[in-house]
Amino acid sequence: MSEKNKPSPIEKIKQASDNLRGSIKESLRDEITGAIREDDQAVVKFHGMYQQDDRDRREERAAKKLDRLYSYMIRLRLPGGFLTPEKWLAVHDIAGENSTGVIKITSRQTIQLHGIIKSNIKPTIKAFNEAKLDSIATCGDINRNVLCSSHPAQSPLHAEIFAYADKISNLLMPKTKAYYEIWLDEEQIVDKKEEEDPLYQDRYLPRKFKIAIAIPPNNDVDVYANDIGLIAVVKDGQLKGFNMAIGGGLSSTHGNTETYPRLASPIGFVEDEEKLLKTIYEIVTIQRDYGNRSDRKLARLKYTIDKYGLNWYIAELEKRTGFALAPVVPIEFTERADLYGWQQNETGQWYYTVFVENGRVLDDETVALKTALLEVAKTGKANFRFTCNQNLIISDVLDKDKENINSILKQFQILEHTEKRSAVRKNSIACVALPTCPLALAEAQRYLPSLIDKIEVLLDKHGLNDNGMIVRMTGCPNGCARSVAAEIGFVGTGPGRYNLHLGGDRVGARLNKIYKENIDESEILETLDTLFKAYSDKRLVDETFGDFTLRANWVPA
Ligand code: SRM
Ligand code: SF4
Repeated sequence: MSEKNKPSPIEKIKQASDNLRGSIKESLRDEITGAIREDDQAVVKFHGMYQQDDRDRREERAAKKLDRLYSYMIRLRLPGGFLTPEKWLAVHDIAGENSTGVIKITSRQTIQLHGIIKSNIKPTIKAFNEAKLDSIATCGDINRNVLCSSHPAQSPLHAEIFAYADKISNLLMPKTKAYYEIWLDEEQIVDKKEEEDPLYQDRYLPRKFKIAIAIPPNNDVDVYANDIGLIAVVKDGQLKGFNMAIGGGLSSTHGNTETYPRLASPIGFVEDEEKLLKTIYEIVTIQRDYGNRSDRKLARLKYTIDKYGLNWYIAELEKRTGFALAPVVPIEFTERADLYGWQQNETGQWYYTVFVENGRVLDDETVALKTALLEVAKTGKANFRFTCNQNLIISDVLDKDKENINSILKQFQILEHTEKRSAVRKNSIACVALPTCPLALAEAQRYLPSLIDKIEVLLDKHGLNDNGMIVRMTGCPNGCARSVAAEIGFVGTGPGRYNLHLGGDRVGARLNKIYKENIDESEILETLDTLFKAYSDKRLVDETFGDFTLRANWVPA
């Protein structure tokens, strides 16, 4: 086998892992280190967790000849991003007992806890399990948390469409019982046939796999950033089916021209559930069989499609499903932002979208958000939904209970916290980055809020303070806060330095391009000052900042 086609080391680890068991049990028993064995670090990802260390403390610990300060991040599987109040209470307690205490809402509509030490992983998973929560397949080379447009008040068919997130998640779950054996002490299965997995076999996918469902007119899930994007087609108040788009993915690597972000390509329309699930399943089997297993940088579905061609992929898909896809139905997205404040749906239930800066639920010097949400959960009168913009919707509140929930939000100044924030801040998101992300080249969630303070001053200066332009920051080009699909994207290149991207549209249907490379804060602000002035002076009526930057030729079309 040529070096080029040699399977990557992760491929061997997966196949030798005995259906994702690896030597995790032994790793957990080793009390000498807070780390787990290297191969197991790859395997535990499939169980929804990452080994990390506190990067702020690396130097200090190295100077004292101490091991890194290892801990684990655990991410929950929440198709469509939904929790009952009882489950929120459980998450609140588990976060307080076993992690840093911060409940982090992710850009994929779920939550994760950081800073869990090795001996606390098992108690954490057990506690989640008691609350009927799990973290299976939220990381690793497998289908991840399935997204669905989050705001029920926006579509009378939300419940019907939302149910598909669960169906798809279940369809693509791995068959292995390793999670239950390792973390929940369930009996070891004797007959391995019980966990034979016709979809994933013993090699799983070449790379992570992501699916989202959007309900127009809102593309809050950034549907085209996914390996499979499903767009609900609703006509005359009825769900007619889904447009399907494949091959989205936003990551690239600085300096590696073979890598690039790509939006998903529309391939057709399916009208019923059976066909939809069959099509999804076979898209995954083709990626399993044809995806690049040698170079992980080129292993996502987008590269498989570009290597073999979209027409080839569709033909192979139709061969495997036994039916042809119908032509794509025209749809329109008009927004991507969250609908803050109170909204009512057609049955009279109420929804309050809370602004959660960069998804971090905690009590700090400005607002006691975590305590407020605890009080809301204790009433038992509201569900919790997460958005892909890292916010939270207090959901499904009956008319008779609204005043009670509102008074809690008022008491803890959550109404003010949400409503008084500027449009730009409310439309900004950042990835985790430092100190836990091992891949971060620059700060993101710890830095963006202070940069937004300064951007707000510039917007004010140019009379643009109502402008809800979409600003996103990531600490590296992996794109976890989808910065390359923003109107203003910051992509970390090194400490305090970012590439500035412009030209993305407001609804997530056009990627941005690099405008300036490797600039620091003063150059960022100087540049934005000039750009905002030009935009303020020369924009057309209703022209968004992203569209203007393109028309002004600041970045190539
Ligand atoms: Fe991500 C890796 C955090 C959404 C593309 N991502 C990571 C890791 C796990 C770093 C690592 O590999 O060790 C980060 C953990 C940081 C930490 O300390 O928590 C991380 N990604 C996140 C989250 C938490 C960002 C956030 O602040 O919300 C998001 C969790 C989503 C979830 O709940 O599942 C998150 N990651 C995304 C997205 C956005 C999306 O999916 O809509 C992307 C871009 C879309 C895409 O997949 O193309 C994204 N993350 C990546 C990549 C690049 C993958 C690739 O195709 O090359 C990596 C690196 C990797 O996989 O090797 C990565
Ligand atoms: Fe880490 Fe980069 Fe993802 Fe940010 S974009 S969380 S820095 S991998």
